[in-house]
Amino acid sequence: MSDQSAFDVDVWTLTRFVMETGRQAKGATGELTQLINSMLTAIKAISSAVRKAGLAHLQGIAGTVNVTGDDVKKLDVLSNDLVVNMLRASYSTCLLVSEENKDVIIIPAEKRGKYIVCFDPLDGSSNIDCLASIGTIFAIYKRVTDGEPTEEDALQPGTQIVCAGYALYGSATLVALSMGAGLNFFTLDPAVGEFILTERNVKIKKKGKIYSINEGYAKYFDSAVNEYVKWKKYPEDGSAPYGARYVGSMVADIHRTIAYGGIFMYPANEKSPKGKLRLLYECNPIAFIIEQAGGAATTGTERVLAVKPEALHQRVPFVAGSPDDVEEYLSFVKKHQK
Ligand code: AMP
Ligand code: P6P
Repeated sequence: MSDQSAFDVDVWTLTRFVMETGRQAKGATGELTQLINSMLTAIKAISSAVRKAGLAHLQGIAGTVNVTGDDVKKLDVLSNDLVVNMLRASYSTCLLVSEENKDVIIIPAEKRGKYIVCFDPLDGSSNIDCLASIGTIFAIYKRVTDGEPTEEDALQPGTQIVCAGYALYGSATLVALSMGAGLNFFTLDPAVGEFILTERNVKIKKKGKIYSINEGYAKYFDSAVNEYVKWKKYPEDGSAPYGARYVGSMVADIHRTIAYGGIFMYPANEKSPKGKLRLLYECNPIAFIIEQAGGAATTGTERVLAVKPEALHQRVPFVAGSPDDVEEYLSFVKKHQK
């Protein structure tokens, strides 16, 4: 006789969680719930495509054809189409900003809602061919204009974020989500096709033992960064050196930093004076999530969420993680400012 008690008959799915928190939100109409659940459907479809990529030759360049002669879309193009189509059909958004689209995507008037979504549909796609973990990142804002939505609706500081999340397509598919009242992790159960609540009210360690940076740019880093990294390797206060970890996929590096503690760094360097990571759909959502877990996220000169965006695809230097580690890094920046 199989042990029926082992089957949870009252499971907390992400859909249920969002509906529950939505019902508790005073005066909520359900539009945000609708938006989040539409985003989740796109993420499930991306997860399925990512897992099949090797078999379906989805890793090929755009324009190739697969065994059945269909046009094969590159995974990141396919992921972008999935997110755009699901959000457009959710009747909850009016303007979208995607890493894949140079200009804003205006939703047709008859399908508009009050939300703006900035997203990177498949971040870390350079890692697809070596099967390293990749992710989807998004941030949701309320529009600030009336009438025709404009770029101004997208250029809001991260402090205005209503909801942010990421999906990690790793050894499991996980969604990290926050609506501003803490951070929760949900893991996809492929057998059911639902994201199940696996970690509630996630908090990052005050201080970690791992630093994460692409040291291949050491030649181009400023002295504050190089001196900080050296201190992590040769500490002079009797503490143990840190471990080094770097996947090269932001969502994977950030998820490990939240799970284990420590610091993730993509600072400016001589070749990229503003760093590489994009403010609207990588740094802001991740900074929001990290702060919800009790961590910190800085450009080196200011809180990431306080930056007033000036351009859709603007880059900012980005250092985030355990609060004590970020504070220690900033002490090196300060020392070198004098
Ligand atoms: P809505 O009317 O659904 O667009 O929601 C209005 C406001 O209620 C949102 O901006 C949120 O601040 C809050 N809210 C709505 N749905 C949720 C939810 N599922 N979880 C948490 N807060 C929510
Ligand atoms: P580098 C992936 O291409 C990405 O945008 C982020 O996911 C990742 O953190 C970063 O770039 C890696 O960049 O220069 O270290 O290869």
